[in-house]
Amino acid sequence: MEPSPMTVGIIGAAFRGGQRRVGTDHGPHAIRHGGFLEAAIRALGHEIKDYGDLRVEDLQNIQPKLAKTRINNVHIIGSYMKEMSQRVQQSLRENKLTIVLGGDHSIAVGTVHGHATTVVDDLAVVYVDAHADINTPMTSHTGNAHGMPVSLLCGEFRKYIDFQLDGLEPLAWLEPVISCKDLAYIGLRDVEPWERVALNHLGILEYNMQSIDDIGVKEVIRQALMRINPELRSHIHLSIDVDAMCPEFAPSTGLPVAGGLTLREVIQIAEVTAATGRLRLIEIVELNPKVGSSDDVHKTVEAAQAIILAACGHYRGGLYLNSTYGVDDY
Ligand code: 6HN
Ligand code: MN
Ligand code: MN
Ligand code: MN
Repeated sequence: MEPSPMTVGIIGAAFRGGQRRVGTDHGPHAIRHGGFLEAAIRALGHEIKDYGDLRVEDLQNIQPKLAKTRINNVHIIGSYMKEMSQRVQQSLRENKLTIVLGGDHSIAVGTVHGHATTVVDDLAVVYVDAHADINTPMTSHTGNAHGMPVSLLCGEFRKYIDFQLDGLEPLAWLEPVISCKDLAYIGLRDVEPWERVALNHLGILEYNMQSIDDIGVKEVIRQALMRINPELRSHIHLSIDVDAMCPEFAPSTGLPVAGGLTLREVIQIAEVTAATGRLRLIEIVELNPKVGSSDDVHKTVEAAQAIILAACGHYRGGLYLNSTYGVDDY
């Protein structure tokens, strides 16, 4: 059984400025895996348009570093996310499905902004993560932007973010493009106290690991989509942080948390979402090929690829696409 052919855009988000470790900027290279990913997507019958990797060095007019800011590297993040948003908009215009290879999770600021800008209806965002990434610049203990994309993107938080006082001028262009009601979390199990308050107070839809254990992942994704996209009119943005998975499936990541989703559960999330016909963008973030052994990296890359292929309509009862063994070029 082959999926119906479509054009697929691929964007590499070679970025690490949203956290402190080196390596997530090598994520796109690792997941591309020397052309394997594209070959496997083509084997499904799709056509690919590759927009290359966006690297910080490619940016024009990065502003000077700010002396006082509540977001580390905000001078870089401001221009990177603006450019990422534009690349995403272009790919969404030109292709049925866009795949973004991260990069740390701060890239969601650019990808969700780009995606939401192109749609007429509300965008439905499915956020698969161990973490809620909903700190505001004011509540964050780390100053790391990968812990803040949700608050930066949701209108409900605007009154709590002071772009001038918090030294966020490079992000002044960023309009809040989604609402908390357009968002569903899957896989949460490491939520900070303040984040807990925000989730409860705003009534954000959330399927943490406990609800997944209670009702199962198939029911979770069905309910999530029904709640945020009842008539399946909206486009779906599927944001997958590899740390949503148990470290045994995705060890090469900066903040692994025990007790997560299995690879098969995330594959099912991607399959069910793709089957709606409304999935327009999938991003895989926080894969860090500099974390762990080469076996760890391999496992994590294979997991990322399997999830992407599921989003491309790969049918697990058919064609076996895994031939990554033997290519080692991280
Ligand atoms: N991620 N809550 C922590 C912080 O720094 O705000 C961790 C965020 C993790 C972000 O996994 O994408
Ligand atoms: Mn995340
Ligand atoms: Mn995470
Ligand atoms: Mn390999």
